[in-house]
Amino acid sequence: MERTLTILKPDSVAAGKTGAILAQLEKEGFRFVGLRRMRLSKDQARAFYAVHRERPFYDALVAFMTEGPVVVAALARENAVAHLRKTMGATDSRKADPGTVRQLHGTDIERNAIHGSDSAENAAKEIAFFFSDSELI
Ligand code: FUP
Repeated sequence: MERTLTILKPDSVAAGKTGAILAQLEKEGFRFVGLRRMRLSKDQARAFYAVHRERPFYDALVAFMTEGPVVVAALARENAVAHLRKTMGATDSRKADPGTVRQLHGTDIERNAIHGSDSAENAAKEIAFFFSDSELI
């Protein structure tokens, strides 16, 4: 079983889509090994997206990710990283395939409903960013 990290972003949580998205993930075979609802601080959002700090969209992204509560989850499944990326759809919700979380619940390239780790290496780092070992069960 591989693990990955997802964040249901402030747009989808505010729209009342938490249950629908978590249900879609379970239907896709993901199991929740860690799950928390929280509001990111600016420092947490900046640190989580530090790889993008030189990009023009960084400040807007940090503002968006801190505008309301998120749901963070560590997920387990075979091939979890790649399968979550497929289940999410393309970064730009307007270009995401029908039935993907981003097509169903996102708006555009910024307000795109959900985050998913892009590699197993980053998944391990991102899970450790939010969860201690004792919270992963
Ligand atoms: P993804 O891995 O699909 O989430 O996409 P990226 O790592 O390329 O981007 C991370 C986040 O930055 C996206 F989810 C949304 C945001 N972003 C923008 O707001 N504008 C852009 O032009 C690109 C990304």
